[in-house]
Amino acid sequence: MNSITIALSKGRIFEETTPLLKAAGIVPLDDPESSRKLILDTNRPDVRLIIVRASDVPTYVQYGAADLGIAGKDVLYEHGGAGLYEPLDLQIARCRMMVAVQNGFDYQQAVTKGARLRVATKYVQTAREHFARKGVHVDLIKLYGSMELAPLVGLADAIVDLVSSGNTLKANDLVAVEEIMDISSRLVVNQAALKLKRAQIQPILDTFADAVRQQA
Ligand code: PRT
Ligand code: MG
Repeated sequence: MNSITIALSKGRIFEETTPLLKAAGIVPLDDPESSRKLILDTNRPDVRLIIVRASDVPTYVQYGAADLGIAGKDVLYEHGGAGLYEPLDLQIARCRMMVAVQNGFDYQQAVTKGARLRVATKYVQTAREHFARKGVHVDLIKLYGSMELAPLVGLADAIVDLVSSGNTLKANDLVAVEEIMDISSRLVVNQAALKLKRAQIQPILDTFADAVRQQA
């Protein structure tokens, strides 16, 4: 029998995916938070999970090292989606991609004046397209985390980051000034694997789709 490999990241995506996997009859035999294993066996001998960085999920699926993966739309947008089939919005790990500035910085005025803005972000591709669409000139500064710090120390006028509760912005004297897109996590499938292993993959897609509908 073909074996199926599913790539996902630990933390919120793993936690919110566990019930969907369970609905599909897939139960991991280890907990990635306590185990250091990167390959997790499941109750099904033909299904294993691999634990990778959230932003690496599309890469594993693109090259067929994983047949399926679960990744945020933020990550998929930056990756570009080559080689990936995206059949399902799982409606998990929801948040919003926002532009934020330090309290007191007049973003609208800067935009209206046509000022050139310095924007720090992990999401360079998404940010570039957003500001190009608005006709705002930006210098993008690539960061790998803790974007909230950038406006506070004069690295940038604005950041592009994910916001869910808003607590992180608040704690750092920042305010959201613009929404770029709603984010949720998507199931992605390697296009070749879908053809070759459809008999095993399709039932997983179907049960995930049912589980999402039931949670809605
Ligand atoms: O942590 P690591 O660098 O390994 O990767 P990652 O941050 O991409 O992974 P992880 O597990 O933190 O996030 C995985 C996915 O969860 C992301 O790709 C998003 O699609 C989704 N998600 C949902 C979020 C959030 N909500 C979220 N709030 N990802 C990150 N955040 C961060 C945000 O960047 C900010 O620093 O949480 C902070 C804001 O949260 P609030 O509640 O204070 O607003
Ligand atoms: Mg994180």
